[in-house]
Amino acid sequence: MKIKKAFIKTVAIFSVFSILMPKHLISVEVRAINIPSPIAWQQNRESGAEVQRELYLPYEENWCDIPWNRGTETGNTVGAAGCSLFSVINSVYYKTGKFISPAIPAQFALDYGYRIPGVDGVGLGFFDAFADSYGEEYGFSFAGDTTSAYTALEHVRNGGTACSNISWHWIAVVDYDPETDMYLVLDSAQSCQRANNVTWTDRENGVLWLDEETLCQPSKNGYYGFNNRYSELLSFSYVEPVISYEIEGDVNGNGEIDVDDASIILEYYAKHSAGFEDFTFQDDPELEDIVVRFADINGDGSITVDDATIILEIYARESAGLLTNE
Ligand SMILES: [Ca+2]
Ligand SMILES: [Ca+2]
Repeated sequence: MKIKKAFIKTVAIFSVFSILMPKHLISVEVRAINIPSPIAWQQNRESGAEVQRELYLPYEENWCDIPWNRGTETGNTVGAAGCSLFSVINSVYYKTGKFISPAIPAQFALDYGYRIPGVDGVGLGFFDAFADSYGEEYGFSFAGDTTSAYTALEHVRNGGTACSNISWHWIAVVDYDPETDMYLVLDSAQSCQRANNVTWTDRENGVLWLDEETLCQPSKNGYYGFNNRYSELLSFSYVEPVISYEIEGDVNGNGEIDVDDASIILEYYAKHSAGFEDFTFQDDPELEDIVVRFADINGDGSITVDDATIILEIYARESAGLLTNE
């Protein structure tokens, strides 16, 4: 894996850019991520959830062990029963780049009575209700449900996603490639027995492309067909985020100083300290120049732990309400 590509990938190229512009006027349109794409976030440790989290989302709570019991139940966790939640999480992440912390839908399901006891996840009403409450924040809406796999795939071809129930499991169908006539499926439990019955594109990250014939099979244990079972359809009106570099220290350009900025700086520092001088924030050299200047927040000409420390201090003070945005 090329470190540089894996670290930060520029998806949309900047629209307004000049290295001569002062820092606070520089506006670039990028989607900065250090995460494989596509990716299906995994629900439990066996399928690799903790590996993913530690690699890509180290500041997220370990979601696989979150207790998820209805009533007097004990022993259930999001990792064991959360595939329905992850069909939404993976749909939204694929389409918008926004990661919904699994604790949010898990608690929502408990609070509003959608949690079904045992390993069955949530009741069907969950998807509509959760979109009502969180759709605006995460850029999606509920577009109805269907028991026709053909209807669900049509929705996917039109830009939506389908959270689809297969036997004992929920998957997310999130994209269609007209050239190959295949559908992109994100599966939150790639280590399951059924997963031995398909050809994976990237099994470690739960990614597979399947054809219509496979997906439109009647659902039966061990297969991915979901006809005659429920698919919950999601729509997205989201547009690619415009990420502006306007604040010194905001290395990922999301408009705020946060822990992620410090983390990115520390990784950069660690790579360079280990001799990986070619390691960059961005592939584009001009954009790299901007990010380097924003990362060197103390202006001493190098990117070190000191810069990360300053960012963490700013973040801590802002979090405590001691700073106002200037
Ligand atoms: Ca930031
Ligand atoms: Ca510095």
